[in-house]
Parts: sequence; structure tokens; C-alpha cells
Amino acid sequence: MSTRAGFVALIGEPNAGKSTLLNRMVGAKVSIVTHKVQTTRARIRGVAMEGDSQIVFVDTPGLFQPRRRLDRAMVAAAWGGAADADVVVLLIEAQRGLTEGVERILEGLQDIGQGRKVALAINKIDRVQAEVLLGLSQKLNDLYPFVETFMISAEKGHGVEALRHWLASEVPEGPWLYPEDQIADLPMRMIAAEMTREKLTLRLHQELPYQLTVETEAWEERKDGSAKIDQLIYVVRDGHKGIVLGNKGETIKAVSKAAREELEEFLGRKIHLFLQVKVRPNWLDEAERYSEMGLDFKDGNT
Ligand SMILES: Nc1nc2c(ncn2[C@@H]2O[C@H](COP(=O)(O)OP(=O)(O)OP(=O)(O)O)[C@@H](O)[C@H]2O)c(=O)[nH]1
Ligand SMILES: [Mg+2]
Repeated sequence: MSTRAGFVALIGEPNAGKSTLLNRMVGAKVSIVTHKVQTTRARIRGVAMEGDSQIVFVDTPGLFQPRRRLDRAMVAAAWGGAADADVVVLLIEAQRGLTEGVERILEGLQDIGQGRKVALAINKIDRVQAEVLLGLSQKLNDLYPFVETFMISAEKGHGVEALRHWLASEVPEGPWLYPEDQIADLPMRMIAAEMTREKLTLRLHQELPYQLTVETEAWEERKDGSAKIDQLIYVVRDGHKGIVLGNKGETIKAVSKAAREELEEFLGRKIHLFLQVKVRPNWLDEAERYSEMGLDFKDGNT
């Protein structure tokens, strides 16, 4: 039997649906999803099997014009993911169409796309009329020589099978890179921290989610099969701490409950989750915070 295996990077503007697509391909939620931009911060690998092919999907942070250190490190991680991949899939949001941001990504692809296959996936087709899609596909293909174009809805699943099928035939011949039953290449303590960050992002407004980070401090296995997990939420200001805690601690309580329930479902066992909020004015300039997130601190240097 000849097997195939390779890396497929999912790139695109923030909020295009990259993480939603990764999760659907893998069949489990390994990358967090919110309606807000800049949800994903680092490269997250999810593994999907299709026949004799193993497709390692690499979810990346959204591509945008970086202004701050964290932005720059995120964007560098995204382009790095594309540069390391066998196949790149550019996700475009159907209703937003050809934005300036997309034009900039197409420019970036002139370099990174050299010598590798780049496919186009127009996502969220459930939101637009079919005629719009054909025009958009034409415009994008005029600007970049995509090897294939797919019309998909990552959320509803339309067109996703066809994309996976195609990718399975495009990854190079070779041995599988992960055990057949592995779905993610991310330590469990990081997945757990991401789940809490997702719940916080969903509940908090404006800039706050950007200015916080979550780290798993301790993970203790208990004799009864459960696990006790301690996490720290770093914020930059005293005022932010108050907002994260909420009136009488109700915000953090709700976040903790939602994150715990999701973790329990993911792991199939009982979890005791303890969250603590710490004010750390400079965490956005601390190398250790970046390595905990899976980012390269140096990439944030100007
Ligand atoms: N209607 C519709 N919504 C979708 C679809 N795919 C994703 N979404 C929604 O789009 C939003 C963004 O999805 P994400 O998967 O977090 O997007 P992302 O590209 O990973 O975003 P960043 O990590 O911020 O770069 C979420 O609210 C999703 O539920 C789709 O096919 N149709
Ligand atoms: Mg994402």
C-alpha cells in the first residue's frame, strides 16, 4: 500500500473561518472559534485521515496589517505556516469578497506560493447568492493562479468533502507523520488554556480579549480518574481584572463553568477547573508569554 502525508496550511484574513474548517476536517474542536477577529494566535495542527492519506491541517492566525508586537508575531506565524506547507488553502469570506486585506495576501503569496500548490476556498457560501460566487471566483483567479477553486461552508459542511478529497490526492507520497488515531499536535494543557480563552473572548467586549492570555499552571491527575487544572488569566490593568471577574465574580464563574464543561466533553472525564486572574502590565512584552502561546517572541521585533 502506498500512503501519502503532508501539511496543508489554512490561511486568510481574520474571521474567514479557518479554525472552523480545521475543526470540521478533523472532526473535533481542536482550535477555538469565535465571531471576533484575531481569535487564533499560533499555529495549530489537526490531523485528518482520508483513505490512505494523512492530511495535517495547519490552522494559522489571520493575516492583517500588524501594528503591535503580538500582531507581528501572529502574522509571522501565519506566513511561516504557509511557507512550511505542501499545499496552501486561502480562505476568503464570500460576503466580504475581494478586500484590501485579501489583495495584500495575494501579494504575499507571490513569494510564499512559489513552488507549492495554492488552492482557493471561498467560505460562508451559505451567506450569499450563487451569482456572487462565480464573479468573485473569476476575479480572484484573474489575480492569482490558484490550482483549484472550492466553494464551501465550513460551518454547514458544504463542499468540504470535495476539498478534503482533493487535498488527499495532492499531499506527497510517504509515510504517515502521526499515529492514525491522533487528531491534534498540541499539548493538552494548551488546548485547555485555549478553551478558557475562547469562553472569555465570547463574553468580554472590545479590546479586552486581545489584552489577556491564559496559561495552564498545573495539571494534577487524581486517583478517581478526574483531573484538577489550575489556570492563570493574565490581564494588563486592574480595571480589566474587575471586568474579567464580573459583578460578584459572576463572569469568571460562568466562564469557568463553560470551559470546564467543554473540557469534560473533550476528555470524557471529570475536571476540576480553577481560574485565577493576575494583573501583569507587561505580559505583552514578555518572551515567556509568547512561548507559552506557541509564538516566537523575536518575530514581534520591528
Ligand atoms: N455563516 C457561516 N459562518 C461561518 C462559516 N465558517 C465560519 N463561520 C463563522 O465565522 C466566525 C469566524 O470563524 P473562525 O473559524 O473563528 O475564523 P478564523 O478564520 O479562524 O478567525 P481568526 O482565528 O480570528 O483568524 C465564527 O463565528 C464562525 O462560526 C460558514 O461557512 N458560514
Ligand atoms: Mg482561527
